[in-house]
Amino acid sequence: MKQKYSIIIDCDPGIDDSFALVYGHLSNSFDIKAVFSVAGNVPIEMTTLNSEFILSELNLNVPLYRGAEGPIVGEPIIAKYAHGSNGLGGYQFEPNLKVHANTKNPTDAYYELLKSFDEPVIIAAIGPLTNLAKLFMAYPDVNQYIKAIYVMGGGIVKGNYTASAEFNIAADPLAAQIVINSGVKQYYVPLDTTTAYGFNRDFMMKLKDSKHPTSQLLFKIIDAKEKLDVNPNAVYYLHDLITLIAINHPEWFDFIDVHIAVELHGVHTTGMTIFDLRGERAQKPNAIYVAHPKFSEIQKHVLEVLV
Ligand SMILES: [Ca+2]
Repeated sequence: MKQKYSIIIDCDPGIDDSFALVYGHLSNSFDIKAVFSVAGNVPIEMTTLNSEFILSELNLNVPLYRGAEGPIVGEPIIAKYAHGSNGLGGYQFEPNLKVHANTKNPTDAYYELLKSFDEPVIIAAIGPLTNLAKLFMAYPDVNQYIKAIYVMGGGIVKGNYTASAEFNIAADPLAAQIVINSGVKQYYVPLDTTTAYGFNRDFMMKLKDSKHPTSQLLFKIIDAKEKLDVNPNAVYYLHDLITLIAINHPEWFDFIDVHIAVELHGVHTTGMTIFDLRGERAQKPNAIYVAHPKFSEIQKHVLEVLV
């Protein structure tokens, strides 16, 4: 059996974050060292509560820290339009919580945790990048404790929060710029990759009858938001899930060295990511673009893990 990936999940649950957390645990491919919440899809109180809930349902008692409540500068933006009133599609759960978030300073906690591990770990950053940016600002020597960062963020041909900006980057563009210039090896999984293919209703219906209660829960969450019977032909993009799969199964993607810049100010473009794909004329790469997902393999694998 291959060695598990030691990982910290930095997230803002979030429907697709929930899929990523459940997949991360059920796949048996990850040693989840800790989870950090961050304000994003919904405010920090909800992303933290939702993290507590999902981890409790998984019986996964790993350290959970309540992270940043908003971007480094400016006011929080949220994405209830995409994730429902509470971030879990509006699915109302009984908060029978076994896992409780630590509210100590998340920047200090991040650093101390990373330092405490035997080897550098991978960070899956599947929400706004505020926690990580604060970490790099406060602790310039932290790079040595991070093996790589996998960011779900950005878009080459389009955004989703605005026409040009993807949500995670739009929520804190300055944080994204700080992280991308940190010098830590980082992989970007943009909308172009996560929306190349969608998961359809048939896929979701299989979760309903899964042997795993947490997969059934994922069905309830997506059904609460999407009303699967009302929209039988719709497809659903699980951005954060695809990001975890890129770590676990790199053979199903192409990896392209690229320079990425973040637009901090613009009339129409704040939070836009600019992937420099000019070939020989491109700027020196600072990231790796995770591209061209092999979706049939991915979908088959996810069903094997979740159902
Ligand atoms: Ca997310």
